[in-house]
Amino acid sequence: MTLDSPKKRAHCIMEDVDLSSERRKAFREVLSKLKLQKYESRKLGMNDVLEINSGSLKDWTPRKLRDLPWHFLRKVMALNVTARSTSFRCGAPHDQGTRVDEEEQGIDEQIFFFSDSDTKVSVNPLDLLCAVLLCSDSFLQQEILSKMSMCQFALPLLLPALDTPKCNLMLWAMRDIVRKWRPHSLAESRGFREESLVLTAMPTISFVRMGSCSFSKSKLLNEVLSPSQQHHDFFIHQDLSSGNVPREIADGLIEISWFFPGGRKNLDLFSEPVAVTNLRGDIESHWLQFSFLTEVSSAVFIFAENITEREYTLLSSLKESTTKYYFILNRQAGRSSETLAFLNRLAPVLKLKNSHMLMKDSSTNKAKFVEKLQFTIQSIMNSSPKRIGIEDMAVIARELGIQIDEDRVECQTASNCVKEITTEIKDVAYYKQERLRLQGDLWKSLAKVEKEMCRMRRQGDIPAEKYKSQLKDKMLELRKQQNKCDLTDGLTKFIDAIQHLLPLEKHYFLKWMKFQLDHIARGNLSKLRAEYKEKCKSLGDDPKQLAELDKLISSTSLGVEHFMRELGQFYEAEHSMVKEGKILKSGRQFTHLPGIAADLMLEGFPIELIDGDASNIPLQWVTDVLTELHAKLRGRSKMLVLTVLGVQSTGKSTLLNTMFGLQFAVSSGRCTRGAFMLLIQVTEILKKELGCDFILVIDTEGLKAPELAKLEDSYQHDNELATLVIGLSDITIVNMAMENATEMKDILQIVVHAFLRMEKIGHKPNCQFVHQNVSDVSAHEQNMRDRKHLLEQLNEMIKAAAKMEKLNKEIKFSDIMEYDLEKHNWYIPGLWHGVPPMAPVNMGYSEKVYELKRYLFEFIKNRSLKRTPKDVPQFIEWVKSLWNAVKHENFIFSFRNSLIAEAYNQLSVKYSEWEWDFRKEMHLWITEKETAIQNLSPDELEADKSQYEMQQKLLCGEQRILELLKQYFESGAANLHLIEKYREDFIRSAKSLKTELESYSFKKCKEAIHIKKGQHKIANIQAEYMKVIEGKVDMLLDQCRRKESKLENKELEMEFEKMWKETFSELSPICLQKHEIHEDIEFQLRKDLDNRGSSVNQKIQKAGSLMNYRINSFTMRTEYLDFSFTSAVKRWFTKKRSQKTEKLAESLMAQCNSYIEERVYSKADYDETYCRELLHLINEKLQREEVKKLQTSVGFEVDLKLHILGEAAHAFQKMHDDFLKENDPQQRLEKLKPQYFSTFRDHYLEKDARQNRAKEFCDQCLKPALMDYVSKRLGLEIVDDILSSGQSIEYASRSFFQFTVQKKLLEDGNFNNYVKYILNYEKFVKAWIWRHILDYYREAEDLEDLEEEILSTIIKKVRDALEKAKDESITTVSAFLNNFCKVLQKDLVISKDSLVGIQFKNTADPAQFSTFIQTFLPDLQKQILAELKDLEIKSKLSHLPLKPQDEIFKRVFGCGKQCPFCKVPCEAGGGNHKEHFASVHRPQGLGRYQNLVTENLTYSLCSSDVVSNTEFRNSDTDWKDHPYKDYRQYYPHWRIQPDPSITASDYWKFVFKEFNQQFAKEYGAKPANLPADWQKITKEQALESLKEAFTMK
Ligand SMILES: Nc1nc2c(ncn2[C@@H]2O[C@H](COP(=O)(O)OP(=O)(O)OP(=O)(O)O)[C@@H](O)[C@H]2O)c(=O)[nH]1
Ligand SMILES: [Mg+2]
Ligand SMILES: [Zn+2]
Ligand SMILES: [Zn+2]
Repeated sequence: MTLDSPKKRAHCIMEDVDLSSERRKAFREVLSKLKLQKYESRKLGMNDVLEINSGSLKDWTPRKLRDLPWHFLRKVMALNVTARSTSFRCGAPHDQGTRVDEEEQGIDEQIFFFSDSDTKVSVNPLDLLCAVLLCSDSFLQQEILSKMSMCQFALPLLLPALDTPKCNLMLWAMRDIVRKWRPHSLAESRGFREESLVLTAMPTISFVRMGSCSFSKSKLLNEVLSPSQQHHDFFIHQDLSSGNVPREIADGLIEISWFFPGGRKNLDLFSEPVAVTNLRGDIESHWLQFSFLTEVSSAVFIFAENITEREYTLLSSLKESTTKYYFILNRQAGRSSETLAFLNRLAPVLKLKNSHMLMKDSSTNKAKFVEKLQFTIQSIMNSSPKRIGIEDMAVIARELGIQIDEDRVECQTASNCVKEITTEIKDVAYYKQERLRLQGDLWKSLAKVEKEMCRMRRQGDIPAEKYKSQLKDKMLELRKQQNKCDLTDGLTKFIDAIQHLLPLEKHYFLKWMKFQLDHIARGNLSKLRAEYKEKCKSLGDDPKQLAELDKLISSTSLGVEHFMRELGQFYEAEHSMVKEGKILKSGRQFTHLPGIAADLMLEGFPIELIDGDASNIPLQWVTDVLTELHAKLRGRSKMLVLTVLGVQSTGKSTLLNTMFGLQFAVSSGRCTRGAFMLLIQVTEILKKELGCDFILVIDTEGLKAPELAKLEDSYQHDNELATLVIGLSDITIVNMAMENATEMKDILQIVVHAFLRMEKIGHKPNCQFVHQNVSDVSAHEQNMRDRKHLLEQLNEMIKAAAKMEKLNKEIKFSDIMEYDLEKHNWYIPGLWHGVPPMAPVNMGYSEKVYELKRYLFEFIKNRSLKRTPKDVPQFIEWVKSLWNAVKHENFIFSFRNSLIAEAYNQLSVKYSEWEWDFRKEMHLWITEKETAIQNLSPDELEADKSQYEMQQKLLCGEQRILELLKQYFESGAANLHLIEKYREDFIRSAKSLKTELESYSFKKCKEAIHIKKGQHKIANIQAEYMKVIEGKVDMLLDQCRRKESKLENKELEMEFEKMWKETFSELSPICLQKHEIHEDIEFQLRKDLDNRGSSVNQKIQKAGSLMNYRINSFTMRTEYLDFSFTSAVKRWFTKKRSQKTEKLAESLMAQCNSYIEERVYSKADYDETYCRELLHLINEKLQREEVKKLQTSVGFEVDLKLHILGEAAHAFQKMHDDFLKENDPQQRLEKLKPQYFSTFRDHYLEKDARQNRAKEFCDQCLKPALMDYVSKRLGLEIVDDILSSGQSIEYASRSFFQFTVQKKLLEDGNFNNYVKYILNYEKFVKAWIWRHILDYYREAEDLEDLEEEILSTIIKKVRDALEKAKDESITTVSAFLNNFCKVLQKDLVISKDSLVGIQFKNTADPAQFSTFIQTFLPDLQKQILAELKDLEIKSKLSHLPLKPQDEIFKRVFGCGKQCPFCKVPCEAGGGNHKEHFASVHRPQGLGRYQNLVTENLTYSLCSSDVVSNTEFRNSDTDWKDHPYKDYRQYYPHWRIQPDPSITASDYWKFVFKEFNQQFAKEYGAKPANLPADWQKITKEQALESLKEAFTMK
């Protein structure tokens, strides 16, 4: 230490105390001016700057003093070279306009005061810088300095002591800066150096001022450092805007700047790097700083005007200093001799020579002087001066009592932690291989196996499932090996640190880690990267070499991400061991890791999403980290995803960093690997406006330039990356360096492909094209042609891509993305203004990027109105499903996303509801219509207008569904945009539903009319009879009355009986004609088979009476199959055909049976159309394509028809007989006898019989009508009831139903049930529903409630009708009753005959009659309910006109199509969708498939087959082999998707292995040789997989 005498030092310190309090005061003032006070204690951090707040959306122009710090921060973060300016913008242009007018009056006297008006209000930029830095925490300081360095601003090396007693060396703040240069010694070899700035030793030249000086030191320095022809202001000086505002706190600040050579001898100012420092303020008042400079510098240049005694004494205290001193003297008239004298005295002390004096006066040529100065500096550098780095300066500073920012305890603790980890690292490649083993070959192999599992390229002859099992085993083995590795010492320390260090320490720790690792790796890496870049440029004619290089780069890079990656692998390995049951859940060690990573994410640390080295995603790890993140955000994690794509090293990371102030790794050569994601918080008030809580930025690895695409797998890798990244993003920035058109084309090809795929799966991200290195201001206009051309190219590409993805439709670029030629193209100038390393960032670059950013925010705002962004769980889903699809080769068809599935399911559920509402309404309408028809007279029947009404109704119903559908799509429910493409399906379904209901309603009405017409005939006869009888009764009554003696009851009875008999014998017995129904049916059958040749005729002849045939006696026979064409076909096919034929027969018979039952139930007379209908049903089915393929013989058809019509003959004959019996006029009259008698008796006895009549009316007329009413409505109500009951969820959609059924089957574990489910799905479903309904109503009393409800409603109506009927000036009961019937004609069918009995001789007062009826109603109600209750539930339900089981069946059965391979039923919603799909497919053996030769059941899964290289053949392919992959050629309407995970089909695998033997026995085959690992599947896993497949978690 060679400083002042102790006395002087004491003096200095004394002075310091005074000064420091004065300074502190000034500091406070500046802070309060800038409104920064609150940040004095709570420092500004990175978050304050990164957070998206209203400032990010607005213009930056500062208007008030308080804006200045923020203006500076934002601009410097955005690399804007005007960041340091502190001036305010002059008034807006129109203000000036008015000023001009005023000025015309003459010269304003104020102009003399105007000039320095802003000096009063503004702040010196250096003061601002100091203030901001002192209010920032170390990390923000670091970031500010890094960005400043990119702008080539001089950096503050030593901050003046303002809030602290000592000044502060900014070592830490400069840690992050890395510079690259080419010293002339390496110019030949084109080598270069890249080093951390603070570690780089180089000569330092200091510039200080002594006393006052009339010319600007800073300005001179700028000249000295600026490359020729390119002036740059490294240092702020007076002439810069606001540079003239007096400094209030910045005196004592030492700034530092550098010169780095670029390797071009004639252009570089110096051949080696050199640092230049600049002390602000006078050395006398900043002696400490000055002393520091004399210690660290190789030379000190002292600017002075003159030297007097005072200066002399001051300087002579430096006598032991080893530095060289130079004087730059501003020659001043008069004082030069004195100065010269003192200089001479100083010469021996400071070892001055003549050359150490540089004279400058106003006449000196500036350029000359600068040259001279440069020359002097060069000569200093040539004299091998001392070289030190900033880290070395810190040592000196410490000795001087200067504070070092890095000396804080937290920083040191962290640094020590890091050193413990990094000292171990000698050789990066070796370290990675030995100490980070999990992510090495193990993980890379795993990635390969995982992909192979999806792509099945090396399957060979192994059956797909076996091969899959092998691969699965291999994966497990690899995981096991990973799991066996112990945590290394380094990792343990790493985990320990990120887990246990205090937040601040942790932050330091991660930074230190980065610096240290970078430092270690840099040695090799920067050379490799440069070499790589060179090789890329020199056209990679030798891709192998490049690949080698690439590998080398990858193995020698080491960063924090590798440590994190390793943790992820530990986590994954353990997780899969737990999943396999190899480790107990309680034994897990790494459960806490995702939480730690999530914390890091929250702190703005980038987390690896795709591992670019292994080309794989650690899915479990990523999932769990994000899940933790979601939890930590308490579920508020809506985010907008922004990604960037483009060729490597085109400045993608730089762009993101500039745009958002981030710190993604940036470097020349390959740098970013895979993809990293980083969270940017959105400030609270903006969340609503932007519609999201975060912006998730994803930075990706560069796509390889086309010439590199030859590298093994590189094209694939790029494609995968692009697809995944675009799939995840809401906005994708496609970064293009315009230099090379073909290069661009290749990249675009990849991008377009990815976008096309997204469109297919319903995801439409926005795309912004950024064309970099376009410097012209008018670029946008000039490039109009280019843009058009670009669009043309894009359209071309999209066509090509569509072809590749096997989409045969015209498609335009605008179809696949929101693209606006004008708005979505950005032209951004090159990053550097000039030639690196001395070039600052181009101002245009920064501004354009900012413009883009503002646009993006506008875009986000608008977009949020249209759709809600994803949250973290949804993001996870996307990652999963995209990645799964990417791993398969055929992206579009293998894409499965549970979010889409969920949204689709929601819609299906809704649609089912609408559909049922429509059906219900039509059912109700028909019921009413039927009732009304029953009540019509023959004339009215002819004039029936129900057709028109029906059409209106149907149209209305259809419209309502379409409207609801529209509303639904506008409702803003989650993820609707993803299912937009299914909208058509549902529209079509609604239309076809209408058609279905139309034909149904039409049939129903027709039938009702038919029945009614039949009844009319009979009714007419009946009426005749009744007239006769009534006449007779009248006569008898007359006779009896005339008799003397009063007749007793007994005698009356006898008289009546006599009369009845006589009358009956008089009546001509009109008998209804009895038909032999079977004869009619036989006739029709013969007619049907008429022209089928003689053999058929013979067969029919031989068959004999139809009455010998019943459905139950039908059995399959070999002769039913036609062998004439397919004699070569093997036995196996025969067996299959036979089975299929049998099934066909069964289902057809079931169908016909239910038709027959329905007819019989209607209680009408037989009609010949019934038989025709049946034949039509059969013929239609036999004509179907799939049936034709079975090639059944004619014998089959004949026998089938015989059996079905035989059954029909029996049933219809009985129906006819019953009808005759029921409707025989005499018999019906007989039934009315008691009524006639009682009327007769009452009249004779003159009894008041009004009550009796009323009662009779209730029993005879009302009761049957009411019973009928209840049964007509009950079906509907039951469906409603079941659907709205608690368990209804299973019927809500087809997937839900499948899930419930399969779950129950698993629980029951009954083999037979499985067989039924698989082989006879339709029957099974019907039975299932039927049982459900029965169980449901057996347990609960609900059915009675329903009945009571229905009954009460109608009884209320009856009551109202009674009231209404009596009011209307009606005098007779007869008229009253007619009226009553009319009112209820839509609800009740009141039998006319019974009515006649009541009306006969009824003289009661209608009003009273009505009252009587009303009093009986409650009893009647009770009675009906009691009767209903007594009915057995099964028979009651099976006789309902609308069968609830059928309605529910329709709902869950859907289109009824089954997978062509495994027979799994389709689950698509609506009735008329374009594509059929199922969540899981089954091993085909379960559906009877077996190996032709070995007869073993097959166990392959369609979902695996369609990705494998195997082939299939069946009747559809004409028994020719066809690749499974192209199954759509034959089954274009099926979408069979690969399983989303290995465990997805565990359910069916489990079932198969459980019942392998039984299935074999059942199907007459040998058991399957199942892959060994299927045996390990447990029931729990089966259930899990079921849940997974139907996304029921
Ligand atoms: N000349 C020039 N250099 C640029 C430009 N943009 C970025 N750079 C430099 O190019 C190098 C690579 O930048 P990065 O941002 O790492 O590029 P990247 O596209 O992220 O690279 P990868 O992630 O490796 O594909 C850095 O040294 C940048 O400073 C530019 O517009 N012009
Ligand atoms: Mg990058
Ligand atoms: Zn299938
Ligand atoms: Zn379907």
